Amino acid sequence: MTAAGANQRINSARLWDSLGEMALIGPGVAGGCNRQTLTDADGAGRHLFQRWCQAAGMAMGVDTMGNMFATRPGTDPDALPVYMGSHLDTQPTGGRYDGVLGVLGALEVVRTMNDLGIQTRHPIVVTNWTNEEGARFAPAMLASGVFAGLHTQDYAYARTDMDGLRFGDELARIGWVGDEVVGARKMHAMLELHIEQGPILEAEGKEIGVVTHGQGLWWLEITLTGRDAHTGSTPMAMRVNAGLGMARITERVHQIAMGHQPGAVGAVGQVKVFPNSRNVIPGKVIFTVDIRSPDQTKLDLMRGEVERAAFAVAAELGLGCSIEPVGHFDPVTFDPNLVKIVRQSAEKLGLSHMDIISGAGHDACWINRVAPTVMIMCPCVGGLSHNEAEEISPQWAAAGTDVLLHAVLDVAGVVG
Ligand code: HGY
Ligand code: MN
Ligand code: MN
Repeated sequence: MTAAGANQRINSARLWDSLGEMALIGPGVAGGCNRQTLTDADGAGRHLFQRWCQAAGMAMGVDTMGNMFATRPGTDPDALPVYMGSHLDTQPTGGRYDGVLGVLGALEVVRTMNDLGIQTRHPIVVTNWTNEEGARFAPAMLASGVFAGLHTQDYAYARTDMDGLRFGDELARIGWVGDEVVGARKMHAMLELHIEQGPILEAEGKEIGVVTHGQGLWWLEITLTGRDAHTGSTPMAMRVNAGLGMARITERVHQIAMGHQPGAVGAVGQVKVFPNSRNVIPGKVIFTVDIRSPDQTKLDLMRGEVERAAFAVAAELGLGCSIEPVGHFDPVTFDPNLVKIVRQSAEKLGLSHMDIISGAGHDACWINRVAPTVMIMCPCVGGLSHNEAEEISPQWAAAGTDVLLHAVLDVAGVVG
């Protein structure tokens, strides 16, 4: 078998059908998905993915964080495997393609290799990483973070959701605690296909994003404590209003990010208000600040400015204030050799492409710590993601998966 010829392409219709079938598991209310990690829907999606992998002749391994690894043997059993994959869990109002394209695109690569009778020297592994989103259990990329040694498993198992349920208990409840030691697997390389989740590729008219870097992030959980009181009978001067403090800090986060343009973002996405009653001044709020930049210096400056602003606002309003970092990773530089292979694969396929920095965090950002890693991106309509209206075209999905096919074959070595 010669190296994959430029004319070899994945089966676009089969990929699109698989994406559509997976989207029916944990459906949203507006055409997207709500398949949050460690829910019954996540469990059902895992079972479907496992069935598909076994039907493609792969053996499934699962580690104690529920990370799933489907292996296609290579001709050299001593060669470290080439991994590809992403995540099947979604946001509560997530799209059909965030993460899922990377997992099912990797499966489609193996299905295509089977169709074409391609053998590779290195084994190939298709991966589903548990809890990439961090929506239900913070931080994001939790299980790939344990795999890469950034978190202990005890820390991960003890993380709780909004209802106080523990990650470890929920993983056991859905029956996906595997027997493999997390992080014991060694990788020759890891490639992750993902939608861009931003507007650049579509605006530039490019089919492929060659991801050279990923921006870093901080998630800062801020707790403000004031005093519950009647919204009607309490004079304004007597109020100790935690909700007002959160509003002022939210505005400051926006100003701080705008003050570090270009290349900085900031927002508050998750808020818990207590007692959350229409006619009670909030005596407590817990909210998470999400700040990001590809520039390490800017990222660290913004963290300091946000923390100082939070304590200053709290002092103005007589509030108690505590800040806990609940998510962090530094800006990431992906493997230059793999970046070159991705770029060459796009060129071989005649696909328009450009280098790009990932605005979102991905499992690849952690795996990059333990193995040569790279990402491939496809555009998404209007740059919209983390929204049920997230949309890509079948052509974009196929183009990204074709690049994944050719890059993986280049890295894994076609035999014969
Ligand atoms: O937060 C992120 O960037 C990713 O979607 N988990
Ligand atoms: Mn994702
Ligand atoms: Mn996401």
